[in-house]
Amino acid sequence: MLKHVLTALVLLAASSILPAQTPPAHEPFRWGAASAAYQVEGASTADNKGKSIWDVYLDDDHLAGPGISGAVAINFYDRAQYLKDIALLKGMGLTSYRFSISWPRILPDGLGPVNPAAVAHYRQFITDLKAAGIQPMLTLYHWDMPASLAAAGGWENRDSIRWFTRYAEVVFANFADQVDLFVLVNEPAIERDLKTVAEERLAGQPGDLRLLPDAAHLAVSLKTYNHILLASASAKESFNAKGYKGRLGIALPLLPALTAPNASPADLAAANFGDGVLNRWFLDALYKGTYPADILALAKQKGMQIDVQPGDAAKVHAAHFDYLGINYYAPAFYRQPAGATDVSAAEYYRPEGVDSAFNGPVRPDQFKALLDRIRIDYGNPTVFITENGAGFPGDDLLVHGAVRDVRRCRYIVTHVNAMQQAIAAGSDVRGYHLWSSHDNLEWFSGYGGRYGLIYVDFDTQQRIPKLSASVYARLIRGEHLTPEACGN
Ligand code: GCO
Repeated sequence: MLKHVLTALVLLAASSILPAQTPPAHEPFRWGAASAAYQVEGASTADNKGKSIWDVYLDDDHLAGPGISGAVAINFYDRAQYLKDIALLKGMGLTSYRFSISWPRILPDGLGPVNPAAVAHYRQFITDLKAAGIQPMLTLYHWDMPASLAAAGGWENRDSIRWFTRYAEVVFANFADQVDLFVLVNEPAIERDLKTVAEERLAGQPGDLRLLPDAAHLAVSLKTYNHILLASASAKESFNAKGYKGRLGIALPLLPALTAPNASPADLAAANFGDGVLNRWFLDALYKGTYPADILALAKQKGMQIDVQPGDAAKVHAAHFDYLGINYYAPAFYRQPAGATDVSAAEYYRPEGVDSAFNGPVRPDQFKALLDRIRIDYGNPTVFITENGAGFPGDDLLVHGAVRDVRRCRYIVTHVNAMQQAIAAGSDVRGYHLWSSHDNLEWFSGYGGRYGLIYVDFDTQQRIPKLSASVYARLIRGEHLTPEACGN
């Protein structure tokens, strides 16, 4: 009897130490691309779908401009259309596709009955993807909060932990037999920043993307981040408890914090603050079980209500997510505005006169530095690049039926090379998903900012693979390329 008890205790102890899913030791690298439901699907009312907050933002509030809507997007919900798209992805040699499913399709009012038509649609999509030899990476939440739950406070309401867990349990019950790689949530910080933009535009202000929350929005941002991390941890615990097989992670928009060469001590402090809010807040909770002391101290000093309760960060750490999803586009530059004495006035800015894409300066060196930091400072966790990509003004001109997106092509080559240098140095990166497979609906920027490997004529829905698609296919085949492969 004693022997059995001891054995049970040892097994229990081991299981509480090891992550639920020990990743396969040598799995093939996943070469993929990414998209998100609201940005590609259209069909915003099909199959009894409920409204998301983005349907409200664009179709009711017109926050992306008159007539800009997700009602059609790139028609990706249509099977006849997406089968053609899957064929193009297969033609590039993709082995992985990251897509998101829409919460208000699955649960139209957010929490109520499951919508069987939505489940059937996504199960068919996954079947079709796998039939083409492409593995699914399913994002549960890429910002399409059901409008009903948004009206109840969304992520600012601690009940959102329970709401999301319910949704996640429905997703696992219906898709865990088809999918072994899940992204629980995408980019909490960017979603929160876009909510601030929406609030400001609804109040008649310009509402520009800040990335780093200003002092007025720091408390609500930290509260939101904590609730999203706790909701993800709760979903992971449920997944483990139900014995599902598969790996779960979170896709974080990590931005190396930089300053101008002649930075003052105040500028350096501003960069450290930006790093604390946008990077260390998430990474320290996930891998150290604590929120950064400097950010907590500032919040306390300023009397901020951030709803971080004792043990919250420890719960996030105890979830032992199976991998870290990294969305990398560009570093973030910070400075302290003249006259400001408080570090929470720190400002994110775009340096002039440097090679920049829509999302910031083109710095593949910072991609490597970020992967080195994750390896060295955070215990070298398994990583999937869940997004990396770029858009440039004027890079997507359709000329004689072709698109020579040379700048995007060069961006992809230099960033894949940077990632491979980090892997050679020991980073456990197991997949790369380019943002995005297709030109699509870029949130409040509408259809103006193109990021796709595949050009989309938004009027005709015609698809045209770009120069970058052919060069990405060569990288997938294992060719070691330099940016010169893109021509000029
Ligand atoms: C994000 C989102 C994507 C964007 C992409 C281009 O990172 O903001 O995940 O939905 O479209 O990053 O900005």
